[in-house]
Amino acid sequence: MTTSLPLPSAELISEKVASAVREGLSLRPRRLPPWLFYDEAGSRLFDQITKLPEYYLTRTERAIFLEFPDQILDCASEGASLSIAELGAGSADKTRLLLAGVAARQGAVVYEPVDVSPSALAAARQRIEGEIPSVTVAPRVMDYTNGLKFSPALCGERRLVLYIGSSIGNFEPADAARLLRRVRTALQPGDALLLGVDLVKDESTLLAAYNDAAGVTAAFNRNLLARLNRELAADFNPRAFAHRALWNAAQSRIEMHLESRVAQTVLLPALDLRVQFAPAERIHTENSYKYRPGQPEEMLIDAGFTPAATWTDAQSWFAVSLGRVE
Ligand code: AVI
Repeated sequence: MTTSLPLPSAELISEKVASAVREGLSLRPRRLPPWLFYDEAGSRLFDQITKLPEYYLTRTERAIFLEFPDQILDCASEGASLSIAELGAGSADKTRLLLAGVAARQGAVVYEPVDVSPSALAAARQRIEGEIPSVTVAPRVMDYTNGLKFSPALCGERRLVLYIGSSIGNFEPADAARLLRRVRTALQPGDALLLGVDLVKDESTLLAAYNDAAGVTAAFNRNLLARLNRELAADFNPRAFAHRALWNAAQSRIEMHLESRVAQTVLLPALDLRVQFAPAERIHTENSYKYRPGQPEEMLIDAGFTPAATWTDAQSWFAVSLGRVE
């Protein structure tokens, strides 16, 4: 295949990105994995999404942490001292609320954010240590979807792992179950997992959260194509793809797609791939599962945890469940 675009040099092409894109775009229907959203621009757009009026998830979970900090920490610690680990460094905005609570109780606390991105971890460390000096941040660069190992806990200290923000909802049910079991295996008796999940609610609220009026979610979805242009010298015209978010009631998930507005051919010379899109043909880019009440506890039990408590907001839109290792 010939191209006039300069190809990224072989060492700049991530094999993980290349194989995911090669595989996903060769499938019918075509798909791309949601982790591809999170390059630098995508992470910035996601941060903007969390502040949108329609995107109730972040503020609802934060409201739960604001309302029940003592109950959550009492339940996790049962009087012992705690260290906190978090899967995905995120913006650590909600985590700060819990860290401040633990620091106030114990005087000092170790916080281990786990993430694949060293830059996200460095940012989390700077932010947290700057704001709460009694927190020691011990970042761990790790792809927690492939394996998980924590440093040995101090004698008498319990570890509380946070997996919040509805991140679990972006995994297929079998993968989510596998991930939770992996977390369980990395923990000791007395440790606990705090799982934040989005609950099923009326369809219009769900759809609005992924179809915001300002078009930030559309930009987030299309940014994936800009990433492929940059990293794989692809020639996607992101504007030639429409953002689609729909509610799949049978699967209890919001789906995001990029829908080709016209018949078009896209070249990905770094993969020696040429993809033809029919008008209205879609690339499925994300599933965001929504759970019914009781389901987070079932997921915890299935992974080997003992559910200890669940906290929700006044509208029951979001749930935070604590599972303990007995
Ligand atoms: C990161 N994750 C929980 C978000 C979600 O709601 O599924 C990602 C997202 N996709 C579109 N908007 C936000």
